[in-house]
Amino acid sequence: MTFKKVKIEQNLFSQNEEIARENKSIFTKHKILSLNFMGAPGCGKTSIIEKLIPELLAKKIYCGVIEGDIAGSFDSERLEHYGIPLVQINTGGACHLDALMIKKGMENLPLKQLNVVIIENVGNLVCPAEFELGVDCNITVASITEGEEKPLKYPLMYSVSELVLLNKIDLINVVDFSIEKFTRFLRQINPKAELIAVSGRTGINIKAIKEYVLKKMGLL
Ligand SMILES: Nc1nc2c(ncn2[C@@H]2O[C@H](COP(=O)(O)OP(=O)(O)OP(=O)(O)O)[C@@H](O)[C@H]2O)c(=O)[nH]1
Ligand SMILES: [Mg+2]
Repeated sequence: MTFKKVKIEQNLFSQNEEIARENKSIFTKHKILSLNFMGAPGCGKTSIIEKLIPELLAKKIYCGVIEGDIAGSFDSERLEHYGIPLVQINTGGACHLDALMIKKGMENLPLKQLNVVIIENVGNLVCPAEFELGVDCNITVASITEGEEKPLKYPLMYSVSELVLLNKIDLINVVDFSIEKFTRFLRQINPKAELIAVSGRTGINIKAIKEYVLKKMGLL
C-alpha cells in the first residue's frame, strides 16, 4: 500500500516535469519571460503584481497573468482594470498550480502579443515549490509579519527561488522583525537568491523589481 502510493507520486512528478519542459519551450519559442510568484496566503503577491504591472506597461512590456486560487476570482478582479489578458485557474482544492494547469492557462493567453507572463501561485509555502511549472524565474514573497525564521522552516520554497521579495517593509517600525536575522537564515538555505525589501502597499522598491525583470529580459 505504502509502496504503491510512492510509485503514484513519482509518476505524477515525472509527468509534471515533462509538461513543465513543454511549457518552458513554448515560453522560449515566444520569447516570453515567465515569473512564478509564490508565498504564504496574504503575504502580498497580488499587491506586488498590481504595482509591478503599470511599471512594465509604462516600458511597453506587455504582460499576461495566470491567477491560481483554490476557489474564487478575487485576485483576477483586482487586476481586471489594467485590461491585460488574464486567466483565472481554480484548483478546486489543490494547494498549488501544476505544469498542466499552466499549459491550459497558456492556451488561453495571446502569447504572440506578450513579453512577460506573471503567474500567481496558490498561497502556500509548501506545495507550490514541489511542482515545477517550466518558468524562467521562481519568486518567493515573504512578508515581515510572518517572522524571520521562515526560510529555515520552509527550506524548499526558499531554495527553489532566485528572487526573494521581503514585503510589507512599510511596517518595519511596528513589527518585531530583524532583517539581518532573516537575511542570515535565507543565506543558510539559498546563498545566491537576490533579496529585495519591498512594499506592495506604498510601492517601496517596486522599481527595483521592474529593473530585475528588465535585466532578465536583457533590456538593462
Ligand atoms: N502594510 C502592508 N500591507 C500589505 C502589503 N502588501 C499587501 N498588504 C496587505 O496584505 C493583505 C494581503 O495582500 P494580498 O496582496 O491579497 O496577498 P496575497 O499574497 O495575494 O494573498 P493570497 O492570494 O490570498 O495568497 C491585504 O490586506 C493587503 O492590503 C504591504 O506591503 N504593506
Ligand atoms: Mg493573491
